[in-house]
Amino acid sequence: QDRKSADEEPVDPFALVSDELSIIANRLRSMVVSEVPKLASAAEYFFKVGAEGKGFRPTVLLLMASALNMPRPESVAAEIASSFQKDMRTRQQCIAEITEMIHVASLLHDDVLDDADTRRGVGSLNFVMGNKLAVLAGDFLLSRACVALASLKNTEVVSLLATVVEHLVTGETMQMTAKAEQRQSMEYYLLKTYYKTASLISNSCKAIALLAGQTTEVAMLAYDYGRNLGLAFQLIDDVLDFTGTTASLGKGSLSDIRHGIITAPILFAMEEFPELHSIIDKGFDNSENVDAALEYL
Ligand code: GRG
Repeated sequence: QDRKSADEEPVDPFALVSDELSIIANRLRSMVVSEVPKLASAAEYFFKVGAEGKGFRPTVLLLMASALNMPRPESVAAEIASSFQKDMRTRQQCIAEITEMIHVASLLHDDVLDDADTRRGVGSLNFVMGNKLAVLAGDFLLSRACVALASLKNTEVVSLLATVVEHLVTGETMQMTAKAEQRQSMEYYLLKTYYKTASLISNSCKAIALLAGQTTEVAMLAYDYGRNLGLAFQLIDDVLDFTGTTASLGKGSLSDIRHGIITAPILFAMEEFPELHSIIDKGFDNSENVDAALEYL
């Protein structure tokens, strides 16, 4: 892709991979079928047209693949080189699918834990089908992700993405226990955010590099890129929770503060306004306290 000059329209990264995104969306729908009708409709819920989300992670991964797939040396016959690259791309698409299944599984469980009623502009699965099916559908997606991962026959990649699931659980637990442990620091926030959001993006970027046959050094650069992008993504997501609307977010705003979750905007405000500490300590079980804290943001 030629570099655009500053006065030209910015490139839409989603549009660059839109064809591949629809291939992945179709494949995902076929990967989550179940013989049990209730489970089938729960598992496919967030892969249906209109409930698919932004596709941020698959887009990042497909662009990472485009950047890292090197042409084969000239000595390799053209048709071999092209089939090799096609195979490499298919395996990388598989990483995008696995990542999206793990992501959706985490959203399903997250909405149960938070008792959320809206997600991606529609009713959350726990709201529509109940907590039990939402938990089971999340487990089902994780199992399908494991099977797809095993089919890649690359133990390093299996280990990377299996560890991500542990990281998601670790980040969520850190978030849940932050207040009780009095760990309301920026350092704690960034570690939690790495586990909760950035680990999936960084490790899947690394997996894409490994499948492209890149060196450990390049794979680590892909990891660092994904880590920084993931942290930035969550920081923006946390700001949007204060500034967005239900229409723009696809879910209710102010959900973090109402759940007593201390994110970066509050941590910055606490540094500037020490009086905010005593409001935070009282908890956000009543809306008066939420309103009092919001005065400082
Ligand atoms: C079962 C894998 C698993 C995990 C359980 C609940 C939990 C542990 C982890 C929660 C992780 C979580 C939901 C992190 C938030 C990540 C985040 C920023 C989600 C929103 O991402 P978007 O905006 O969503 O890309 P869409 O809907 O567009 O895909």
